Amino acid sequence: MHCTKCHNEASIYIRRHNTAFCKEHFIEYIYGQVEKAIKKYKMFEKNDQILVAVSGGKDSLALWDILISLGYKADGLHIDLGISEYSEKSKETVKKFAESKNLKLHIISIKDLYGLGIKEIAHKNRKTPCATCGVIKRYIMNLAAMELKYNVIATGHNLDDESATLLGNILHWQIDYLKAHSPILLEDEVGFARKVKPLYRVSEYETSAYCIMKKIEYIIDECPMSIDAQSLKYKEILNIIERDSPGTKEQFYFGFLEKGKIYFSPEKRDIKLNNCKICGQPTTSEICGFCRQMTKANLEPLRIKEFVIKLKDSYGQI
Ligand code: Q46
Ligand code: ZN
Ligand code: ZN
Repeated sequence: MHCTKCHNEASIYIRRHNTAFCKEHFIEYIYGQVEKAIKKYKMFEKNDQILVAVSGGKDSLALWDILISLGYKADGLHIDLGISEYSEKSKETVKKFAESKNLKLHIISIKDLYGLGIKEIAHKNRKTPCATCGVIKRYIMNLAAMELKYNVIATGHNLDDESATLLGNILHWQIDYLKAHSPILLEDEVGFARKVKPLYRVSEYETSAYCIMKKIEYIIDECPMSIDAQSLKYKEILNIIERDSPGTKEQFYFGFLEKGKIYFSPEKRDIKLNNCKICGQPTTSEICGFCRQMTKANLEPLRIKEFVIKLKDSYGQI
């Protein structure tokens, strides 16, 4: 098989586009897909300060590398979830990447701050680890971005992630969750940093290939809490369909972005925000989800705020 661009020997075949690329043109293709996503949704410009949420997995590290390679100003934020060896390995992987490229990385460790990891906090809350983790990660990402003066948070959600969670939400008709599938959430004006997903046009297979070709070391293990995650089942189902009909995931998700716009266009949002009575962060209730969870687990919610403010003085950075 030959590269569609230069006719040299191909290194990768992208089935849904029926195209093959050599290493050089594959990397160029990935940059093109990400730039297209950034421009189409006006995610950010070259002078924006971007905070990339980096877990140590292939998607977030590929995203950080791509943004830097394209000339964007992007620093990293790693949240150490305190999930045994997995979190240790993840943190070391992210640190190694940041050091090798001389990039600025902020690290926030839940266990160092509260003495408990996500699993233990979830146990005290009587919630699933993933539900607890989701609230905590979203809160910390936003708080860190606002306090450290980043106006954009970029996450490594790829085409497989978005199509699988969209499928789950549609199967259960969770209309309220559909807005979260937009590649951009414009919330700057109400105390939230803008959240963007520049990899929404890129598949999981392509982010792994990118990391391999660029020699980026990433953590292969999935989070041990994800074993029962429903989204993994939806990914499997979509992969089965994709095998017979290449392009289905893309048609499904891109089709939603065109036809389902009414569910996420900013003017259709009807949210009233208050300041959380405990931490002051924006919330739709009196007390935000983070403070509610931490209080229920007998932990002091404000500890995180003090820590993030201290981060400004470069504690926790490389
Ligand atoms: S990190 Fe957190 Fe995921 Fe692990 S505990 Fe669940 S939500 S599976 S993206
Ligand atoms: Zn080529
Ligand atoms: Zn709060």
